[in-house]
Amino acid sequence: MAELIVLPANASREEVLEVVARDGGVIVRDLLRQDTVNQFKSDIEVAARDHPTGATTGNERTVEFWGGSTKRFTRLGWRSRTFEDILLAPMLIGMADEVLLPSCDDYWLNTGQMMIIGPGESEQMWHRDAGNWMMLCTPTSPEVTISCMYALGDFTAANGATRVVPGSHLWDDYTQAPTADQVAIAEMNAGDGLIYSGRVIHNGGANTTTSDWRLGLHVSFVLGWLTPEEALPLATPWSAASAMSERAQRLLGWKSYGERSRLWTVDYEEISVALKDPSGAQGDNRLGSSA
Ligand SMILES: O=C(O)CCC(=O)C(=O)O
Ligand SMILES: [Fe+2]
Repeated sequence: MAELIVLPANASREEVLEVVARDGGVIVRDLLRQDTVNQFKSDIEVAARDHPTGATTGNERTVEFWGGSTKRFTRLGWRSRTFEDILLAPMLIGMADEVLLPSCDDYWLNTGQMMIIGPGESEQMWHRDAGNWMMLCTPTSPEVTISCMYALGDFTAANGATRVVPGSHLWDDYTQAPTADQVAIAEMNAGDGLIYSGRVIHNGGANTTTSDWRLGLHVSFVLGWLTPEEALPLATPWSAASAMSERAQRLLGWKSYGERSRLWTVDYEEISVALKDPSGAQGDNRLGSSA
């Protein structure tokens, strides 16, 4: 069995970067404050209780990847005001600055996603998160995404703690499957986070308990010129995003992209300039409309 390095809450960004560069992932203690965890948990409590397990659409691979006994939902900035604090938590943002900015003008949220693994769930398929962007998941690809799995409750080997294959981001054969002795289990306490490269092999573990739901909050960022997993401004409408900082609005797709290139525009303009009222009054902005 392999091991992940565990760093204290006051570890520097440089230390975390160094371990992620070498191992592909690291556990950092207390990345979220307990009051943030508690508030966020209470905001999503009803969704966490009532949301169905498993996928309702998608092909066979998606259904298997999702997990039949796993609840997944997003729209976290709409469901909880506290999500903004989590979105802007400095360690993951700092890592994204270092790892992603060399390849883009800006990055955005890939997804903020609850991943709640229920009793009886089997082990998820091994994968690299960068696999979402196909040809950008090769041994020589730049880093396109960086993720953190925050534990909102205890992550144990029995309840489905994330499993990671340290060093697999550096393998020169990305078709290779890991062996049991190469796997590390990210056991964590509420507030801890597993920060990991988009190129490291990992999965959600099996939940062999009878009643312990594993409460995971995945937050990841992706290069701003790639399509994120979550349809960001649809998931967090302006009614929720308008109360947030500009930085959060940008990460949630409410600002246009780019310095060297110009993407994600309206009338080829900055979104917030073209849509004077982005709350859904696009009709008023139509050329020739009487408004
Ligand atoms: O649930 C987990 O621990 C990992 C899930 C995961 O890696 C994913 O869905 O991309
Ligand atoms: Fe993953």
